[in-house]
Amino acid sequence: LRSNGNSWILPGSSLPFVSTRIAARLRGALLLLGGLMLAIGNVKGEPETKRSSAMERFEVDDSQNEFYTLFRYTPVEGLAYEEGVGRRDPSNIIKVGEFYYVWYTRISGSKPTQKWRDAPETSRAYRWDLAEIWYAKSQDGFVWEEKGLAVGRGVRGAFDDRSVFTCNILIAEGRYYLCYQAQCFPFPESDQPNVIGMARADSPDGPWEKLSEPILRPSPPHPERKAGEKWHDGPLGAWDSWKVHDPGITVYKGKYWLYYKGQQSGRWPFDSKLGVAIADKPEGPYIKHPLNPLTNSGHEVWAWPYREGIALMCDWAGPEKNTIQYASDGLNFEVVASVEDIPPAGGSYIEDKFWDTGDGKGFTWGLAYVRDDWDWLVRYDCDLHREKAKTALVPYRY
Ligand code: AAL
Repeated sequence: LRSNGNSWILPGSSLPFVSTRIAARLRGALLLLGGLMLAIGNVKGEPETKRSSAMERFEVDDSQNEFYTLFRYTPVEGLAYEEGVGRRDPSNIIKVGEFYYVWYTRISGSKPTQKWRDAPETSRAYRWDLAEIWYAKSQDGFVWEEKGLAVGRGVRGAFDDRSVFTCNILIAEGRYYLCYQAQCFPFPESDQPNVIGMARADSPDGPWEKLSEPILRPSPPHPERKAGEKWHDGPLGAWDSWKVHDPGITVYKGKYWLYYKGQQSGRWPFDSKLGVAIADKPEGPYIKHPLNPLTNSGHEVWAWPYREGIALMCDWAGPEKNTIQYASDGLNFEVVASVEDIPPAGGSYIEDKFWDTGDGKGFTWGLAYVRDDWDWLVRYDCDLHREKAKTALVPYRY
């Protein structure tokens, strides 16, 4: 542009384009606008250099996690709602020949009274009281046929004469082992400690022969606990001095790893944590690991071989509820994913649970229970299998 003193003139033209005074004002305005935009840009740019606490600890979106799954529920035939019969706490599922097998807690006849103290001999205090362990078979996992009793209550005076329930299956050395929770008479209050019993058979259809002694008991309570005191009262005992529940045995590193839930006497509201007891033989003796408890959370026990270690799911209890955790040594667990809507007391079909391959794969389906006036079983499907998962997108981060 040329200037004639008063105006700027476009090249190749003799006509004034804009007065120099207006041009100077425009330039000033543009500079001011530029400055303002820079200032706003800086304010807007701030989050790039400073992050909220939540974003500071953000590592991977759930949907990008190898353990990401949604649980999808489907009704099943044969174990669905039935007036007068309660079914709950299904075992892991196994496949023998062309059939899947599942075992579960079954009650029938009278409804639980919910009268938890001093329940009389014939009155059912709660949903797993005066119960038996039954089993069912299926060819496709959707249509089940209830086959009948597997393990019943013990004779009067036995450790399992009041109730047998919440069981799990193990296949080892060519035989079948059912471990289960048991309660005995007298029955002064529902929350008295349970023990874990075991029965074995040559066929999944039985007959089942019980071991005469429990394979796991609660740790001794605090020595100053008073006789007759409620279990949640009194001085704090060991982490599993009130309850040992939800047994599940995995074959791992050539041994039998019994993962279980423990609850502490003297604590209310109760907490629950998971631990392990290990044996050289399926029947035991099961020795509680000195690192117990292995989690600070979790209620019903989910534990399965995964890669070279063990994965577990902490369901609805504790500060790390609704998480999947992994330990490459089966003992020192880290949170690796968070999940929602975990199937209540679910049992899974884990093909390699007893194979001790050192390269566990996971599972894609199982059965869980629906709490109702009479509990019933439902199927869930999920993507917790490394090779079959539909939603696992990126490699596991350990
Ligand atoms: C379940 C399990 C055990 C408890 C009771 C029946 O959630 O933890 O089985 O004893 O509740």
